[in-house]
Amino acid sequence: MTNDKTLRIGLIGTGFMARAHTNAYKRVGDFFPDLEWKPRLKAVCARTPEKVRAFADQWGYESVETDWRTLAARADIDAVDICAPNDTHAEIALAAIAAGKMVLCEKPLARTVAEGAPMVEAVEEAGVKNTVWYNYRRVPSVTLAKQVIDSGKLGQIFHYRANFLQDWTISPDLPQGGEALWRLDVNAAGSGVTGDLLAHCIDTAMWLNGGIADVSAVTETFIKERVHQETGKVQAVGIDDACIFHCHFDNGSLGVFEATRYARGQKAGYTFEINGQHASIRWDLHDQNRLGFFDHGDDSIVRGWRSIHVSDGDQPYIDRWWVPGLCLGYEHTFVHHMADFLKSLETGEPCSPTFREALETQKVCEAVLDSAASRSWKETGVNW
Ligand code: SOE
Repeated sequence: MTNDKTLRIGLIGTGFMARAHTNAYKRVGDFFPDLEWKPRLKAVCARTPEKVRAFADQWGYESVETDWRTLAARADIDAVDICAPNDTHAEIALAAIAAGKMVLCEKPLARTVAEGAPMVEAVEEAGVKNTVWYNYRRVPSVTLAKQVIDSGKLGQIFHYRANFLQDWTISPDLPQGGEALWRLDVNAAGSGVTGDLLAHCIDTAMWLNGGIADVSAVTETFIKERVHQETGKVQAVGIDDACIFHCHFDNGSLGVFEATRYARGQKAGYTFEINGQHASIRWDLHDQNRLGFFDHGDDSIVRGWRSIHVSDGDQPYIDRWWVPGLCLGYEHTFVHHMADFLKSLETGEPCSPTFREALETQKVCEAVLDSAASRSWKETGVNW
């Protein structure tokens, strides 16, 4: 580690998450100039030499690698950022931790709890900084929802419901596996919508409303066979295309969650609603600069759902950007996460969600899949 507070990043992957993270590294110092630590784009790694070179040239990485082992071992890298498919997370993270690097891992932590648990053990034993990029917590309107809930305005919470709906896998001609389509290959992804989409909903839900105690789920795989891009053969599809589950939270509230890639017209339809004794909150990713709020305590002649445009300087993260009324987008969530990560280097506090917290989300995902397979309720074993 250099002592000038430069965080030398080694990024693995060149897909869309690699772009989202790199954009965050590039922007964070401009918009959070008071942070002591500054990221430096030291190296990017991917298997195909031309591709990784093109990515490095476009985004400004100083060097390239084609083997992640070399990258993880490099003395001039402080933090390894894993933006590769889920089946690589554990192996890369363990090697990076063994080399004393900080690790930032794209969600989900791993494919299974068994794969994720040693990652948690390793980061904690090595005492290296770690975080998992569950970015939606850092949409300012979602962070505001957390502040509103923590202030007690909702009172006792009764219900939490969330959806994450997409439609991009409806065609049976879509292959599975390989570049861009590894999310359809169970070996690479670990699961389908449960690990890819519900994991986001679960992370947000437990952050806002506490641990999920038990679950009862159904899953469906609508298209049972697809050509595999790598083998060229028609192979069974092992992922869940859709998943619905309900649950009990530790605080006594009930939850209901749905995710699918078969909701025609839905692209990233992530929504949630929380109903409390005094007030309710609702949120929609497609309208992410707004937070819905209903307060039963309002005078009855004006009582109703408010649509709070989260763009004022005293709302989370907003003072770093433009002037009141102007909007933020998807990319800002990653900049916020990076700002919090850099801040955590100053304060010595963990940067949430840590590997440990992400493992709790993994436990819920696994209980959901087990419940669907066994058609029975499952305890999650979550310790939130
Ligand atoms: C899947 O389409 C996907 O890209 C997820 O992998 C991301 O985590 C989610 O934010 C958007 O959808």
